Amino acid sequence: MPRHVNANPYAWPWNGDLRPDNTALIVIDMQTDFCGVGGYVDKMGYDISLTRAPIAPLMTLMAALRAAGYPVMHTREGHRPDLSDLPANKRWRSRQIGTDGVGIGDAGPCGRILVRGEPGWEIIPELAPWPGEVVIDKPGKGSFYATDLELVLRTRGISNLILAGITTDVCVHTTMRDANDRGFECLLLSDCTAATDPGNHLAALKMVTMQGGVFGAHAPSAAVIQALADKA
Ligand code: C5J
Repeated sequence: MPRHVNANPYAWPWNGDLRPDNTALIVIDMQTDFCGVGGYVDKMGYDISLTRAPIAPLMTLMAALRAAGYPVMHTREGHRPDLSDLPANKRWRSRQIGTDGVGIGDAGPCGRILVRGEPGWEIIPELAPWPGEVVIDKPGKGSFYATDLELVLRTRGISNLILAGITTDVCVHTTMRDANDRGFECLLLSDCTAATDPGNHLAALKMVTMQGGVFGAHAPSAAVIQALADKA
């Protein structure tokens, strides 16, 4: 019997083949730098209540998926301490916003911004990976670029990706588009993602629904939890 999530614009996944063996949750960049006090997003002057909104629904969803045996994976955006993997234009642009020209690689209230090993770069404690869960360190916005994520997914036989985390319009969307091009079947969770601008979040959701689901589909996390409870 097929199992579907009630999603927009189609019941997801397309083939109804939703199982712990072929489906993973990827939680993108739930790091202090993106949703914590004194982190990068806070420093840029954005409202972190927006990027913190996914925390509570994610805690519920992660518990439900783990209990049902679905793999949970995590990503962290960050750079080597010597910044040898930080493009100069990315660093320059990050210094243009905020009050004092402090950007990626520079010292902030939570340590050096988006530098691996610094407090701000850590995943927030509420959503900390469980021992043995895959954690992907990525230097870019997408989760596939310069990482072994695709190899890990293919090795485990994963074809369906449930995407959560921050930000909807940047790292989540880039990952979704890259995953879609690689043939993965993607579901973006509308309440477990967020952007630094509410309009961008809504626009990112709308983009997914064009052309019959041009990159996949989106749904609230409750629809996933309902699908887990449905009799297959
Ligand atoms: C950004 C991300 N927005 N995780 N990173 O710079 O979306």
